[in-house]
Amino acid sequence: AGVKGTNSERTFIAIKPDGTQRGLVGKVITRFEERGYKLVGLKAIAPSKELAELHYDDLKARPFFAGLVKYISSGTPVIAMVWEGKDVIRQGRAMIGATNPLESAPGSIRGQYCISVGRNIIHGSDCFEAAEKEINLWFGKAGELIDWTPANVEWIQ
Ligand code: RTP
Repeated sequence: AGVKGTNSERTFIAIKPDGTQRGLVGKVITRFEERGYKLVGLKAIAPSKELAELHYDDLKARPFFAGLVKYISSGTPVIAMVWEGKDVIRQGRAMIGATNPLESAPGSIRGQYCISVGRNIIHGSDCFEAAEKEINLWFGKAGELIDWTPANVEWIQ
């Protein structure tokens, strides 16, 4: 997940199947771009059941686990992304809002676009260790993430 606490910190953000179905991909990307974060990886992927289970393996004892895996691996694409920049893990979570959209601040992504915890449109890594695990899981192949320097970097940072 890049280097924690630096401008090269990285987080894993994914638009879930309901976000894709509802046409919210562009709006999510715009928020991260306009905030000043850098997109270093992006793909549409219809996750296998195995990938969904690995992604959520810390939730396997929860009663909603089977339904969650089924929804994530339903065949509708998940838009998987890696975003980079200062404090991006914590800021990404704040931009997304609380897990339950009814507890999310109105200006957050979930607070603006959804009302159901089981259909909360987006995922973001909740800590550095989770970001490392998730980036490796979804973007494990060499060459899928790109180091690049935006021309306007000095204006942002
Ligand atoms: P995420 O991992 O997707 O960013 O969500 P999160 O950290 O905010 O929440 P977490 O506790 O890790 O739960 C993961 C996802 O499971 C679904 N969920 N359903 N039916 C339910 O009661 C329930 N609770 C959680 C949500 O889609 C949540 O984002």
